[in-house]
Amino acid sequence: MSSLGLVGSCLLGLSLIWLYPCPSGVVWSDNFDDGDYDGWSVTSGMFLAETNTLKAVSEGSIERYQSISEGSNVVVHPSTVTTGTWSFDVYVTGDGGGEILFMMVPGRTYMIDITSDNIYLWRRGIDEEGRRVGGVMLHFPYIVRDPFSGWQHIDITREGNGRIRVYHGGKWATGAYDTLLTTSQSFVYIAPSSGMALDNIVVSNTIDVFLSPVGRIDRSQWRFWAAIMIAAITVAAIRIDWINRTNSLDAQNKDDNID
Ligand SMILES: [Ca+2]
Ligand SMILES: [Ca+2]
Repeated sequence: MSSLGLVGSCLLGLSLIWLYPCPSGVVWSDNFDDGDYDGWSVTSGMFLAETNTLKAVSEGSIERYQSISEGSNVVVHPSTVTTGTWSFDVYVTGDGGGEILFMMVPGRTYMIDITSDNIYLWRRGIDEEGRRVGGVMLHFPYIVRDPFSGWQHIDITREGNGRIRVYHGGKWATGAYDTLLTTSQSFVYIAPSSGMALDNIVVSNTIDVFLSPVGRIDRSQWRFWAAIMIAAITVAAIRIDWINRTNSLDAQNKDDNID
């Protein structure tokens, strides 16, 4: 085998190794497909997982968003991840999709607030009774042209430098830099009214979703397209190698005929 052919074969092998999915650093996840929400603590209202989603069933409070400990359906999962990826599906009703406090310590949280046509990214304070005490909207809200309802896919990434990115349905929605919170104890879902739900939660300590000119690319897609490109280069290299060898054989045959 010529050197070009050898390089081509190596590249093909490398691309296959690369394509093999590298495990993302999943720290915890839940899809409720076993019909329960073991590991979660309901601190207010009521949830059911019988439909294989984490569904809020209490009517909730008119005083929407007054407190994270009372009035709404509130459920908490331990979560210490501060840099990485939070991916989940959220069910949006006419009242919106609720709030997801993806990083929380007593007194402070990073959260998104999903209405039926906006997604807000906040850093908020929470007092000892669980009431909100002010907050800073970290970026202009993401406003969609057509209000949305039903299941919506959300990805949030936070890098070590404090860069937060929020993606909705695979498209970049909003983002900010903030470094005030450096630790987390909990992931909290607040559903102010019944019918809202959460599902397919995957929390990892690696950045699994990347911003690209075409929007969100997840780790596996990025690897897939890189592997395709390497495979294409490999095929081109082998083809050039074959043409070169054919040409040199032709030249040799010509020389032989002349002799
Ligand atoms: Ca499910
Ligand atoms: Ca379960």
